[in-house]
Amino acid sequence: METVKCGRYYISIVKGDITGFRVDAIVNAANKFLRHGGGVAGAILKRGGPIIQIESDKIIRERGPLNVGDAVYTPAGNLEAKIVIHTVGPIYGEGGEYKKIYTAVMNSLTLADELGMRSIAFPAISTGVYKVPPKVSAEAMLSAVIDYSKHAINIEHVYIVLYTDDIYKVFKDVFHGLITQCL
Ligand code: AR6
Repeated sequence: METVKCGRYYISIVKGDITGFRVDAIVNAANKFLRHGGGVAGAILKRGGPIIQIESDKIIRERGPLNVGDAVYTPAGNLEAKIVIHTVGPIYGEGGEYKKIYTAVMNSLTLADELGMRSIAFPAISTGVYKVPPKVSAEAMLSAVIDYSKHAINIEHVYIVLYTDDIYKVFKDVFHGLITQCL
């Protein structure tokens, strides 16, 4: 784990399973329909319980499918978190992947901050089923986390939780390249 003070909060790059994380808000890499099947979404649902899918279905019934970059929240069920923030990343090849991931992270941070969350954990958005190269996701995610650190009100700590060694290494390397923006 690596932790750096950046603007108004701490940023940590961590290797691990996000579903075991004790933070106020866990972010899910969702699809537009909030059908939490595989990947990190499946793991969150399995450990958090059916309430997460039930509340997600309610959101879709009320407002229809989400757009890429949107962020909404549900309770966290049995997870050790207060809420799950569901954000939709792009599918590789659809275009504008960097900007869409940047927006998804910005919207998630803004929502968490508005809800008074003090800590938040993100997985590597779009790097699994959606096949975006980890370097693109890392550059977009970490730029958004660094940019938002200048405006944060309630958030004190942002964790980026990487599941595999390869993706952990990519995120660490990209973070080292961007860290000067924190000073
Ligand atoms: N903790 C942290 N990271 C994880 C975990 C975990 N427990 N499990 C997987 N990852 P993905 P996407 C990593 O596929 O690419 C789903 O079916 C994984 O190694 O979960 O945005 C949704 O419902 C990868 O690096 O999300 C959508 O339909 C990262 O999480 C679609 O996949 C993201 O992989 C979204 O695809």
